[in-house]
This record gives sequence, structure tokens and C-alpha cells, in this order.
Amino acid sequence: MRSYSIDHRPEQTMATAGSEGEGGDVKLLGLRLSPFVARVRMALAAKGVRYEYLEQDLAAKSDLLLRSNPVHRKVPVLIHGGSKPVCESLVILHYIDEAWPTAGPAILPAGGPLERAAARFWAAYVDGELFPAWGRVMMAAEEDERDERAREAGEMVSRLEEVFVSSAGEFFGGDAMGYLDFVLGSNLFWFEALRRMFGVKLIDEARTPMLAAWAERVGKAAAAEGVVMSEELVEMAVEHAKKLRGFGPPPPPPREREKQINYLASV
Ligand SMILES: N[C@@H](CCC(=O)N[C@@H](CS)C(=O)NCC(=O)O)C(=O)O
Repeated sequence: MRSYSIDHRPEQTMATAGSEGEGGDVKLLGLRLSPFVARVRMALAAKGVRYEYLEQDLAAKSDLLLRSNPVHRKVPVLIHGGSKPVCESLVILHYIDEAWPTAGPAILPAGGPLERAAARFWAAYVDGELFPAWGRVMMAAEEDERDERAREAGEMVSRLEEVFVSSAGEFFGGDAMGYLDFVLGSNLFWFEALRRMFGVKLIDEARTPMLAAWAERVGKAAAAEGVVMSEELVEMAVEHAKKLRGFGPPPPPPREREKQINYLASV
């Protein structure tokens, strides 16, 4: 796939929300438009872990990124105290939970192995099914196709509504945000971008009222501030989506397109 870049120059910031947390220096290699990165940032903020944020340019990958994640060459990568880097967002969420067990609420559900297995199952569903599905909505060439893709993605979100209803709390994680809140919540700014661009509402007050209320709560949570919920991010997502649509190769047949789901790789 061709690579495109937009103007977000590597940025280096110290995330200051929250307290120091346990354990030395933490670096996160990330990309602001990446939901995979956003979920890690939400979890670090919820735990009150201070970290240095290093925005990456995926069109010209840094030596640090290539050294830290030689297998996938992707963000996010977490480096804690100069130790071995931790790669893959879901693995990183588990790591954060274990490395800072007493700082902030637990990330994985505390209810027992079955509950944790269910959370992992639905997280895999979000990444394996819903993420590519909303990407297909974004890339649909024609309105009819987009409607069909939006219907498919909407059905997935409806399933997640059922999961949420059975979790009976403010969040998937109960009273505080946890694993699935971070995993699904990190997609919210892209959902908003799809709504603005095409009027597609993946989370919809009428069809998925509980998730609509959940999304409001996530949006107001301190851990999401600037990372998932920010006007600037939504605008960046819209601009990026336009670029992908405008400069992309001619759309392949739908089945082929399923293989090309790494849209954000070209950011
Ligand atoms: N499964 C990975 C996906 C991470 C991912 O796809 N990251 C993209 C940015 S959204 C990336 O770094 N892509 C660079 C590339 O593919 O070259 C995770 O959960 O961390």
C-alpha cells in the first residue's frame, strides 16, 4: 500500500496528568491518530503513570521504533525503566496492569478468570472485527456500499451493546473504566470522524442507547482528555480519512479490500 503522510511532526511531550505512579521512567512511542496508542494513553492516565510521549513519523520510522519493535515496526511501544520494550496495545494494557497493580483501578476485571476471558474475547472482537469494519465504512467508494458497510459495522456495535448491558455498570469495567473501555473507547474519535464525514452513526442513541450514554461518560473521563476526546483529533482524523480516500489507489473489490485494513499505517 502506498504511504501517505500528514503534517504531524514527531512530537515529544511529557504527559503530566496524574501522579508519578510506581516505578521509574516510562516512554511511549505513539501516533496520535492511532486508536491502539490512544487506549494505552488512557490506561496510563487512569493509573496516574507519568510518561514521556514520543510521537512517531510512520513514513520515516525512527531507529528507536525499529529497534524497539523489530517484528511489527508498529506503535504503540512502551519502554519502562530502560527495560525490554513492550509491544502490541493489548499486551501493553496487561503489562500496565501488572507493573502498576496498586496505582488506580485494575484494568482487567477483578471478578475472576471467566470475566477476564470474556473481556479478552470482546477486545479481540473489537480489534479483529470492528476495527476493520469501520475502516471499510471509511474507504467505501460508493454510497450504497457505505450503507452496507455501515450496517455490518453497526451490527457489531449492537453486539457490544448487549455485552455492555450485561456488565451492568457505568463502564464495561464497572464503576471505573477498564480493559474494554480502553479498547473500544479508543475508537471513539474515529467514529465521530465517520459521523461528520458521512453521517454514519456507529454508536446511535436509538439503536445502541446504552453505548451512547457510555460514550458520553468516556468522553468526559479525565483519562480520555486530549487522547480520545478532542476536537483537534477528530479534525485530524477527518483530514487523514480524506487524504486516504483522495489519494488512495482505485478501490479493489470488497473481498480484496478486507486485506488492506492497515489504513493508519500510512499516517
Ligand atoms: N495490533 C497492533 C496494531 C498496531 C498498529 O496497527 N499500529 C499502526 C498505527 S495505527 C502502525 O504502527 N503501523 C505502522 C506500519 O504498519 O508500518 C496493536 O494492537 O498494537
